[in-house]
Amino acid sequence: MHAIGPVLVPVLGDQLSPAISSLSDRTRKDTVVLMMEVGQETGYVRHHQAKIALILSAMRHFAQDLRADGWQVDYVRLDDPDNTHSFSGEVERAARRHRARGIQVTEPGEWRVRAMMHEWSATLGLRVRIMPDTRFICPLPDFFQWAAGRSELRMEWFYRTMRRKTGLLMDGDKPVGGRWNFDAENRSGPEPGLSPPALPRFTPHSITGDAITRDVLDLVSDRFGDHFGSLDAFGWPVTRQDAETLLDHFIERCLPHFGHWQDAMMAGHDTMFHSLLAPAINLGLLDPLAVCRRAEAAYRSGQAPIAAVEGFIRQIIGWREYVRGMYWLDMPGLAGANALDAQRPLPEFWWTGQTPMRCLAETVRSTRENAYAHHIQRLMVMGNFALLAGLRPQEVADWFLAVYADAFEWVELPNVAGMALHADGGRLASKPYAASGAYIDRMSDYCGACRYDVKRKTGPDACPFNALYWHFLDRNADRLSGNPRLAYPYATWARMSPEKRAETLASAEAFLATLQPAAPGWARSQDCSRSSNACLIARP
Ligand code: FAD
Ligand code: DLZ
Ligand code: SF4
Repeated sequence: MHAIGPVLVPVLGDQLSPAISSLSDRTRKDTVVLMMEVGQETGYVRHHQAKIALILSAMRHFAQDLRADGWQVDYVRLDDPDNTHSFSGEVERAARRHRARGIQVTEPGEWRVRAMMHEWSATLGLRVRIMPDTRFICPLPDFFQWAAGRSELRMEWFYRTMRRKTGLLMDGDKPVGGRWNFDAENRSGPEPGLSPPALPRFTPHSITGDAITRDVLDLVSDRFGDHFGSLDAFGWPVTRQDAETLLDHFIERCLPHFGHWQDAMMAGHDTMFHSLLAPAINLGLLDPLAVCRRAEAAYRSGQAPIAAVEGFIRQIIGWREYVRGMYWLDMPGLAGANALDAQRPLPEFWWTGQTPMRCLAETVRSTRENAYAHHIQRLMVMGNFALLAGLRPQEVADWFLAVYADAFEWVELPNVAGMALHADGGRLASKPYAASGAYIDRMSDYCGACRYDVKRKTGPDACPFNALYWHFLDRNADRLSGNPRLAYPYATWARMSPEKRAETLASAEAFLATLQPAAPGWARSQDCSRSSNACLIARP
C-alpha cells in the first residue's frame, strides 16, 4: 500500500472517551478517526436488542462530538452496502481510502479483538501502534507484577493497593474510618415499605427526543428484532451529558443507601439503590476514577455514610480493576475453564423466563425488559442456580455476554467463570458462592409468592435450591470438601442420615430431569469459539 496520508485511529464501540489514549498525541489535521458498525460485533453473540441500540447510539453521538471538536471522523454505518462487517475488513478499507501511513489504536477489551489487531501490521503492511487503555486505574503490567509470585490473588489485597495508589478514602497512609472494608454494616434484606427511587430515563423518552437514538432503535428492531430482549423500556444514557445526569441522580438519591441495600432484591424494583453506571463506564462515557471522586466528595461533605461510599468505591477500584487484570492474566484459558466439570445445557427458561421459580423468573424479566439485573440477582440467583445445577460455563458465559447492557468479555467472563461458577478452580473466589433457598428468602421478597416452599427441603413442592445445594456439594466432594471454608456444610451433610441424604439427592435429580435445554441459536448463530477468531465471518 502506497502510504502518504494521515494516521488512522480506529475507535471501538467501548472506547468512547475523548481522553482515549489513541488520540492523546494526535493532531486533528494529521488523523482520521475510524468508527465502524460491523456485523461481526453485533453478531458474535446475539446481544440483547437494547445493548446493540445503546452501543450504536452512543457511537453515533460520540462521532458527532468528535466532529464538533474538529476531528475528521470516517464513520461506517451498519447499512453501508460496502461494509465488510469486520473490524479488520473495515480497517483495511479505510487504510486504502485514506492512504494511511500508519494505524494507532487503544488496546481492546477482548482477547478476541486483540488477536485481530496483532494481525493488522502483517496484513496491511503498515506500522500498527497498540497503546495501553489508560482509562483503567491499574495498568496491566502493574497487575501482572502484583500477581506474580502470589499463591492467592485475593481482591481485598489488590483493593488496598488501589486505595493507596488513588488516595481515595485515605487519611495519609491510613484508611478513612480506621478500616479498609465496611461490609459488616452493609447488606441488609428488604424491609416492608422500602421504596427505592424511580430512575431517570433518557432518550428517546425526553421531551425533545433524540433523532439519533430513534434511528438506531428503528435499525435495531428491523435487523435484530429476533434477538432476546425488548426495546420498549429503552432509557440508557447514550451521551456523556446524560451519563453525568445519571451519576448526579445516583450520588444524591441512591448512594446514601447503596451499601445497606446492596444485596437486597424486591420484586418489581429492578434497580434498587444501584447506580446503573456500568454501561456508561464500560463504554467510556464516564471516567471510573472521576465517579469514585464524586462518591468520596459525598462522604466528605456528609451527604453519604462511609459504609455506603467505601462499598461503592470498592466495586470500582477493587472489583472492576481486579477482574480486568484477572481476565488478561488468565486468557485464553479462562474461556474454556470448567474446573467443576459442569456439563448440563443451559435451560430454555433462561431465555423465556418461563419458570415457576419466582426469583429466576423475576431476574429474567428484568433482564429482558432492561438489559439489566443487579449484582446479587446475577450472582446469587442466576449464577447460584447455574453453579448448583452444573450448567456448562461456556453456555452460561454466552448468556451473560449477550443479555446485559454492560457486558464485555473482560468483565463478564471473570465474573461468570470465576466468581459465579468457580470454573477457574478458585483463582478468583476462595469458595463457591453456593447458597440454598434460605439465602434468597433472607435477601428478597420473592419467596412468599413463589409456587415453591422455601422452607421445605425435599419433594415436588420444595424450593429447588435446597436439594440442589446438597447435590452440588455431594457431587463435588472430591474437589471441594478439603476447602476449609466449606468444612461446616460438609460436616452437616455428613451428619445427615443416609436416608435423608438419598431423599435429598433424589429430589434434586427429579428437579434436574425437568429442565428443558434451550433451543440452539438463542446466544450464537454460528460456531464461534471465544478464544479463536472463528467468528470473523461477516454477518450483515
Ligand atoms: P452498582 O451495583 O451500582 O456498582 C457500581 C459499579 O461497580 C458498577 O457500575 C461496576 O462498574 C462496578 N462493579 C460492581 N461489581 C463489579 C464486579 N463484580 N466486576 C466488575 N465491576 C463491578 N459487570 C459489568 O460491568 N459487566 C458484566 O458483563 C458483568 N457481568 C457479571 C456477571 C456476573 C455473573 C456477576 C456476578 C457480576 C457481573 N458484573 C458485570 C458485575 C456487576 O454485577 C455489575 O457491574 C453491576 O451489576 C452493574 O450494575 P450497576 O452499574 O448498577 O452496579
Ligand atoms: C458490543 C458491540 C456491538 C454490539 N457493536 C459494535 C459495533 O458495531 N462496532 C464497534 O466498534 N463495537 C461494537 N461493540 C463493542 C465491541 O464488541 C468491543 O469494542 C470489543 O469487543 C472490544 O471490547
Ligand atoms: Fe426462588 Fe426458592 Fe424462593 Fe421460589 S422459594 S423464589 S425458587 S428461592
